[in-house]
Amino acid sequence: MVYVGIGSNLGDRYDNIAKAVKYIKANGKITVSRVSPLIETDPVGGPLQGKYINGVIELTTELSADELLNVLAEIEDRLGRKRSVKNAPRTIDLDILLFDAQRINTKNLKVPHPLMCEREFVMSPLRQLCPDIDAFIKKIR
Ligand code: PH2
Ligand code: MG
Ligand code: MG
Repeated sequence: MVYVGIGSNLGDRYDNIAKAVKYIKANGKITVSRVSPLIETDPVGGPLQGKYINGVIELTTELSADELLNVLAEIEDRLGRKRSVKNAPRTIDLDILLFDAQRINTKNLKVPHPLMCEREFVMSPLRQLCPDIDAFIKKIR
């Protein structure tokens, strides 16, 4: 099972997330199994900015983690994501949180996501999908 964090705090936030989920579902090599409830959260870090809508997508895929990363980056681009400073406001952010039990530490991709456990806006929707996720993360780290 793969978990992807979604966040948006620019433009029509719910629509950005709905479109991102639709584009992920449209990929023939990805099967979305569940989407967590969406929550509104205060921004953590970065410049002064508006509140986020956050959620987590659960999916399975025949893509590698690297290939999935590329697919997600294309969807971010398609939804008008501009890359500026760290933690800048964004129309859409799609982060691989967990990829089965894999541990990945390359320049472009770190899995489990190194900050996920400190971020309530990630853990709260993730725990709604998987109540036992903390124990799982502890085991694979
Ligand atoms: N993403 C960040 C930085 N800060 N804050 C909230 N509430 N939600 C996010 O998705 C978020 C953030 C960097 O990706
Ligand atoms: Mg992020
Ligand atoms: Mg990101």
